Amino acid sequence: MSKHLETLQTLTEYIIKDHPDLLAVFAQIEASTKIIASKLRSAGLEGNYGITGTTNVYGDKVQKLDDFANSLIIKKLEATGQIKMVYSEELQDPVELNKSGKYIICMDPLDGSSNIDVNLNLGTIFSIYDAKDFENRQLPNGDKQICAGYVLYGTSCMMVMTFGDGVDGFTLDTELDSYFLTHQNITMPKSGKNYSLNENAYNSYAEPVQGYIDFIKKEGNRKTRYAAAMVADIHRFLIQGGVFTYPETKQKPKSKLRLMYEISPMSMIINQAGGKSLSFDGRKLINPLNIIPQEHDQTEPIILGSKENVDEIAKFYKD
Ligand code: P6P
Repeated sequence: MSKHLETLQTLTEYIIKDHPDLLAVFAQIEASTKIIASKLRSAGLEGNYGITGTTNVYGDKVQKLDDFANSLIIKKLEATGQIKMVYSEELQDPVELNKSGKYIICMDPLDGSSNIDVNLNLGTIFSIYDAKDFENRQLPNGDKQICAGYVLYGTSCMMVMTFGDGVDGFTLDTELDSYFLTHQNITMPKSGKNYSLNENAYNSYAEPVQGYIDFIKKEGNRKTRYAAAMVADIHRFLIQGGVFTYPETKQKPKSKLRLMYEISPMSMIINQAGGKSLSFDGRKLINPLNIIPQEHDQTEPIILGSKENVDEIAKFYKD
């Protein structure tokens, strides 16, 4: 191996060391994401561009690989025998896999799938919960996550995760077909000049967001970075600093992004890296990890990123 990989910890060694009971689950998440990464690389060659012609519960057009990724991950997780249920952004209702399963997985199997046909970044987002936290039909808030992670299908395939004790990142070596620990204890810069926000919706935003947009335009030294895949946008800010927000609008006060499939896992990761995450309940800013979901597919406004940038936006809600 010419890349000193023998000195790097593999994902398997990392899980064995501190989370051995999740070894089978992570082996299957790893296997799923390697296959998805391969399918994405060959989408143009295998006729996997385009949509299925159906829409999901949110009205998003379902891409062919959305269905593929969803079914693949569920099948792989079922093989562990450890997963009681899977909640997926692509499914109207959760799917039960094993009545005696110890864990429950919430996932966005392929986030940003509108980027497939234009060869841009996508992600897979997942949360692992203790099945006990889903008893009595009550859904748990994000603070109950045992683990939150994402895979970024970018120029390289990276898996980033937290178990509540810092954030670590693994890079896939496609020759050796293994993830290696390349980013230990990722710490988010306290601030950054980049921001992700769909400014075109300016007239639909309420005053706080309009006030923020006016402010940064007047200041004039920020850079818009919008990948149409939150995993890509947020990974950029995790490394370089900055802020991502998908706010409420006058027409959609609950905004678009899904609490259990996108906001809670990404918030846990960002908070663990020293960043900050806020949502808005219509009256005040709140910690999204405290929101007890009433529906598994509920959406919430979100601001998350470097602490100083998030606080800067929060000021406009207070004023
Ligand atoms: P819009 C992708 O569909 C997603 O859920 C997020 O990953 C992304 O940040 C957002 O929606 C993009 O939404 O409305 O700009 O297409």
